[in-house]
Amino acid sequence: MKMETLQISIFLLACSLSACWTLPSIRKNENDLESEARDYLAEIDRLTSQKCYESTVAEWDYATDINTQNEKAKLKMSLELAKLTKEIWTNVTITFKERQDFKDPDLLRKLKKIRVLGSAALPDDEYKKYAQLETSMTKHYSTTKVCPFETREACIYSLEPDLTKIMRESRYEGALRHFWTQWHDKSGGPIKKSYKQFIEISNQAAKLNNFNDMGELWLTAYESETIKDDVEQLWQTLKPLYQNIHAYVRAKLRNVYGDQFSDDGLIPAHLLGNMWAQSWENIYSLMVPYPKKSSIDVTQEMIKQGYTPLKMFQVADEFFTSMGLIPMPNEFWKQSLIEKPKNREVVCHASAWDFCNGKDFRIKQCTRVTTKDLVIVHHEMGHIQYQLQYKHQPYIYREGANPGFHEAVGDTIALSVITPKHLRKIGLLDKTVPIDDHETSINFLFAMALEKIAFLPFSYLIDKYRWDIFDGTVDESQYNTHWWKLRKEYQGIKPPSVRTEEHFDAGAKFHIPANVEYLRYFVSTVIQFQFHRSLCTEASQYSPEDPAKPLHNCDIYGSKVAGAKLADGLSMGSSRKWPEIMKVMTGQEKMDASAIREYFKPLEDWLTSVNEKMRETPGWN
Ligand code: X8Z
Ligand code: ZN
Repeated sequence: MKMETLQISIFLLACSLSACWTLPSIRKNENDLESEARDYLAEIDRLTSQKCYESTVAEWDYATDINTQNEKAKLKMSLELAKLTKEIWTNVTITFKERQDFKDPDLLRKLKKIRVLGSAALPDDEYKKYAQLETSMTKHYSTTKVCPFETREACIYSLEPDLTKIMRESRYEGALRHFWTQWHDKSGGPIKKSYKQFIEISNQAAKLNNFNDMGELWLTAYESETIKDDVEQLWQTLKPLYQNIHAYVRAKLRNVYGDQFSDDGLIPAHLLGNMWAQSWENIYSLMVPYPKKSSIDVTQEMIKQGYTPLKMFQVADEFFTSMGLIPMPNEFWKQSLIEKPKNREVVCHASAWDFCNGKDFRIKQCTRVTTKDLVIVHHEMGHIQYQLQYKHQPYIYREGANPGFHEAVGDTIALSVITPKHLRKIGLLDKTVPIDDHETSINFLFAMALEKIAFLPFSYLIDKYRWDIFDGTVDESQYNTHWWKLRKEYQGIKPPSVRTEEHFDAGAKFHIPANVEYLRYFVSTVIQFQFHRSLCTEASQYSPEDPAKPLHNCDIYGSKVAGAKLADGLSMGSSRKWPEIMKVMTGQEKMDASAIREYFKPLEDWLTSVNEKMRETPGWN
């Protein structure tokens, strides 16, 4: 029987611009504060989920129809959510401050998570400024238009689809240089001042959370004291492979655009098939290792077969369900936005949305019928699959085990989808062409390396850059200089036109104005191969002892056991530290590069010998 207890009711009435809510009272039961805390957290779960739903609806409305009214509504809801979060935080930290004697590890984990408040810690006015800056920078990025090349037509070229297509398909150096420069000048430059203010307010928020700066706060999501060193270590292990592919690509590009190269060993950033030179699969056709063998660029075949964005989403959904995973719900098919609307401005950058009510999940993507977009569709659907798997968890655990896990799910699936074996299965590669020979494998691995290995230094340097800005190593006077210093050092690339501190080229990449942490993509690129190796083993599609079943050939389509293993990990959300969840999914507790190295081993050997034959020395000055 419970003892008679002293109960103090604290009613908290919190209000935002127009809405009010009553926070549940904490009954201070001195004898069983632990169970009171548990009850309280369960109560606020409903309240937060509801507010999260309302704010996500407003955000969605804005991102799919950029106009002033939607912008105002989104800001209002974002303020309300921040305010509610802060009230809860205050309530929890005051009431349970001294309760480190709590025994329940789950309760302690929840309280620990609640204590990191993030930007909501800011005073109302400052939070408003913070949210406005983020919105206005993203709006600028999403609505930037640039002028055509060598004509006097109107300046109406947008990033998606126009510039993306030009960077992907054009081989005309002058045009590439023109559009590269226009985009960087017009999207990045004008937000430089706002970005500086944004950094200042971000750091103010970090300090209110007892961190030195926002870079430090971001890293807490990885729950590891050694995360920076671990990532550096991974990069050092993978750098030789990157330098090998860099050298081969440089040699081939020199044959096409000779006069653009000097003896510094750097590659001009506009020649790599992508606005940010972040992944290079679009220039595959300029340097196919074995041109007579088949390739995985199935864009033309998709177009020929009348693929539509909807068909691409159905193909992806079919893969997930073949493994016994959760199908995309009805709301998803009804409410997602999968093509760029013609009549209004939208935030085209692809994203996957959890509306916090366990029912509504949507993707927003300006999908084009290309191989690359087929991969992105799987990437985005991986996010939704994760959200569906953990939807039963309390609000505070409805997130990835760490941010890299969330990015890795769809990519792990896509590693199977994109194998020649699977593309043939779904009728996108000719059944009569052989695919099991060494040369076809090299073609395939080379295309994959242009996507995955080329991406490694980029995905690392974006946050290295921001860590240096957040902690004050670099100030506004060096924003652009530092960006190009890192681009040279890590990627071995250089800008195609003169850059000064008038410019802000980092701002020309979505995640900078939109304030999305980027280390997640580096982590994802490494761990998705660990996931792949484990699921392939589970599906009996790979064995290290069997040369007929190499890791890069594995397709886990239809494997219910692999699906179950994946679901086991995903359904935990962030309720445990990620090493524990990784153990469930892979048997390993650490990130490690052995799976990605093993996957690319045949290519690494091939590149080493070809570079030697060409006398192309990896590296740059
Ligand atoms: O931003 C994305 C996704 C949404 S999470 C489309 N990606 C990064 C990028 O585009 O820079 C996926 C790969 C890297
Ligand atoms: Zn993503």
